[in-house]
Amino acid sequence: ISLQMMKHAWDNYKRYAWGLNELKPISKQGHSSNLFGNIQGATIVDALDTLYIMEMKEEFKEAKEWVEKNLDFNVNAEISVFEVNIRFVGGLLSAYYLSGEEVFRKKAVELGEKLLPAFNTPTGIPWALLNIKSGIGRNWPWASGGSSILAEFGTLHLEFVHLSHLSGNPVFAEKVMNIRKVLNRLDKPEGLYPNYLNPSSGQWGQHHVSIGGLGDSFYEYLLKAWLMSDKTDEDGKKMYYDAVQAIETHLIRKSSGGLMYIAEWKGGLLEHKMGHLTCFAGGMFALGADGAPSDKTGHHIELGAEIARTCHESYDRTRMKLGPEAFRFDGGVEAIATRQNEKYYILRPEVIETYMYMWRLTHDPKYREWGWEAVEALEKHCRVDGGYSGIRDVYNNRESHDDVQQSFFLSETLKYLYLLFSEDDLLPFEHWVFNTEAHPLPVLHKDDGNKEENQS
Ligand code: DMJ
Repeated sequence: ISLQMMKHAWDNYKRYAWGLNELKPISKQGHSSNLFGNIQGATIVDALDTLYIMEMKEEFKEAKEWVEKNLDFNVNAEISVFEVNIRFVGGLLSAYYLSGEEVFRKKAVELGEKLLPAFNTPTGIPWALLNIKSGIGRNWPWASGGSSILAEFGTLHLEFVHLSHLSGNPVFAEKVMNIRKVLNRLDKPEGLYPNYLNPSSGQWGQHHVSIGGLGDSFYEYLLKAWLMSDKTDEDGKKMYYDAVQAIETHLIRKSSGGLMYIAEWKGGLLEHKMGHLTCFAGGMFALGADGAPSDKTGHHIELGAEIARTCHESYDRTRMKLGPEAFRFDGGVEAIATRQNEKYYILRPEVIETYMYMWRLTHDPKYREWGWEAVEALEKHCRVDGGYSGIRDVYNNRESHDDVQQSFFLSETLKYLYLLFSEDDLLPFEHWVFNTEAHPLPVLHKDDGNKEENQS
């Protein structure tokens, strides 16, 4: 089914928005998000590896031809360093490793070079936004005290290590290793990492801590950096397990109805809210179980299972059986959105992602059942004539569509569904780690002397 879903999403993108970043499936035209400046073709680059894995050969070929002829980084554009890295660099790297086609390697390295001026700050903590023509960077105007964002500068590591590996140029890996160093020098409140860090002073901004938006994939990349290094990156490993310890002590709570959740922390006070984005953590805890001290392995799997259950409840307690953007555990509710502006679902992958990890790591059939429920809900409420659309209120009887087919629906949501219903030997975890946009990157095995050997 996910293959047919991919075909519907892709065909409509192709028909109505070819070469543009995303599709508006209701108005049947292109959608441009300022996250990518005027770099074009986000959906194409994000979808390449999914097309490849699903063996949609014709579609992969036309996508590759578009990349060859049209993907152009010589544009005057202010882009989000994080978004361009996870979707474009990540998408190109995976396409290269899966297909071996040189064009993807070349474009990935070319784009990586364009991102380097973002690191020209006093500390080397990169800017959030960068003009890739002028090389001038800045931060989001809304970020506390001119800070860079943890989940943004902390989600470059995997891609940049691969850029050095594939280009022979150590500069990419040096930049992300320096981020680690800066973080390790800083005092952390209660062992937690605030979401805001000022790239000039090297000091934390507001003490907000989140495993959802603004924090999330920083933690994911610590664990995956260690896994991708064939378990040699001891620093990444230590930072990950120390962080999980602090998260358990200070953020993880159980509701009176028995649901485990991960709260947000604001200067020592808890906000009993969990984002859809936070639901990825179930999969992360389970993936990290193996590397935890042996008496804790079962415990980390259990954390993953509990978070998966809570996130499933957040879906099950809506009318449409699709989860809201954020749900709360206060004011007498559990796993339910209470504010109107938190009731939307924009085709996000995190819950299905966690089902996929839990399925692979436990083979408990309930994860496939829950995945199937999500498929049915997507088909019923999000599928429209012109593709797939997000929903404004998942508690309503009638769909109000937001008219955006997010590129991560093709790169992540549909890929994770496909993997959930595939055998474990498709992209096995011993050999691949998924970047935060679900782009698979190979584990760099200790005996990989050079890139030729790695390919073979
Ligand atoms: C994606 O771009 C990535 O999964 C990112 O880590 C978080 N946001 C979206 C999906 O929700």
